[in-house]
Amino acid sequence: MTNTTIAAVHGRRVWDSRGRPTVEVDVSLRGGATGRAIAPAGASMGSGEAVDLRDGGKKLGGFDVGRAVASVNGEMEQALIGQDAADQAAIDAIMIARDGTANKARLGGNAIVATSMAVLHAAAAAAKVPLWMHLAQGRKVRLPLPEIQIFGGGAHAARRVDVQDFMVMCPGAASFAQAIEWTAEVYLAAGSLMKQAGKLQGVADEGGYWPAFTSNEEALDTLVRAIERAGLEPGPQVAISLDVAASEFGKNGRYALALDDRALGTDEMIAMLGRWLDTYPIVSIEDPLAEDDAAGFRAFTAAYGDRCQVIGDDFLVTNAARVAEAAASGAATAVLIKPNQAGTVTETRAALDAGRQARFGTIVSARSGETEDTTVVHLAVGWDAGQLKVGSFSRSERMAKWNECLRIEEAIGPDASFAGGAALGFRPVQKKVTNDGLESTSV
Ligand code: 2PG
Ligand code: MG
Repeated sequence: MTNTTIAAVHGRRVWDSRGRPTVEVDVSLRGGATGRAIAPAGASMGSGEAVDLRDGGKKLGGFDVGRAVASVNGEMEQALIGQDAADQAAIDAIMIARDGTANKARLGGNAIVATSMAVLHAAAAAAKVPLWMHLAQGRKVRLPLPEIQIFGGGAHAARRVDVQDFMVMCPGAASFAQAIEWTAEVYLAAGSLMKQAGKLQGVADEGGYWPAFTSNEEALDTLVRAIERAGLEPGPQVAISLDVAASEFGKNGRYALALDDRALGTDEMIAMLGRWLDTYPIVSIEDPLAEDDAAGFRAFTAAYGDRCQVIGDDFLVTNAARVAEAAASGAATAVLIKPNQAGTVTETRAALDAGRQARFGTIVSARSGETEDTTVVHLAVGWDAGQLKVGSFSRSERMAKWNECLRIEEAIGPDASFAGGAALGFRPVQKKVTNDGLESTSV
């Protein structure tokens, strides 16, 4: 028995930002330290994700988590009491083995991820340091480049526009705090442009303005104008980032664009995104093709991987093996890291390590269904991921995370380094002109 031996595990039902039930877990250790975490929930999900255990039936739309809470307070508590919280890999291995399924369906991905993260928090509390510092273990870490939504679309806005996230990133900012301030100016400016146009209709699931647009391009145009109206330079200072979330409207190489009332093939999708890259200052595109279109991912990365970061989300589902495969086949240049897609902290870390090994950009991300839980911020900083995506710039489940990151930046003090544009996962092709006037390219 040590200070970090688990003494109690307790699960309860709490509620997320969509008003749906979710699982919160408290872990207490023998030495008195405690840790708490809450499971988030996605709306646009990859088929390879760990799945949440929900009660089904009519009550609460089938979303209740009575069975998941029971698995925490029953089997998981029994299996974890007496184990060492400082050995996260062993704790996670026990839960994976107990669950016994490939997708965590039996005990529930929601129950497992909340417990895994609560154990991590308890271990940091026992070490008497903030979680990010516990994870950094003395290594120098950077504050992440934030990726912040301005308009929400896709599955987060009743499919009002096809693209799910219209976001900004501030590669020209000098610090995390400055990136946040610039984004605040852009968010305000976008709101006033929407108001002027008579299009201000509230916000979507992640706090971005409801996209009352007639085309995806109108959203992109408005975003550029918002950056300009904020007095910032589109591109060098504030760039655009998209999550197409193409699995939501694409399957078997056919992409049904709701707004344009037409279906595109993979090549046409790639050509459309290429036109957007030519027209707008876009530095990052997530899930440009559907999760079943690996060939499309390869073709897109070959064509544009030197002009923007190509992120796999539903495509890679925070899975180390998939990340390694994508790297080997040139199917992406970056990976989104979502703890509840993998299901445990250990598997999440393995996916991040696989990304790092491949020299991918790594973006720690929240989900569209969130709470006050700020674990992802600590993972992004402590693991030095370089980028962080937690939704828009309104609603407290989002602001809790940006604010936590500001606190960490302040705590690190003058030494704090900001990952900035260098964290983006693409390596522009360098054109070199040789003595005899011939051009050669290198990556
Ligand atoms: C995504 C996330 C966050 P969801 O697709 O990247 O924007 O959405 O949590 O619904 O999967
Ligand atoms: Mg996504």
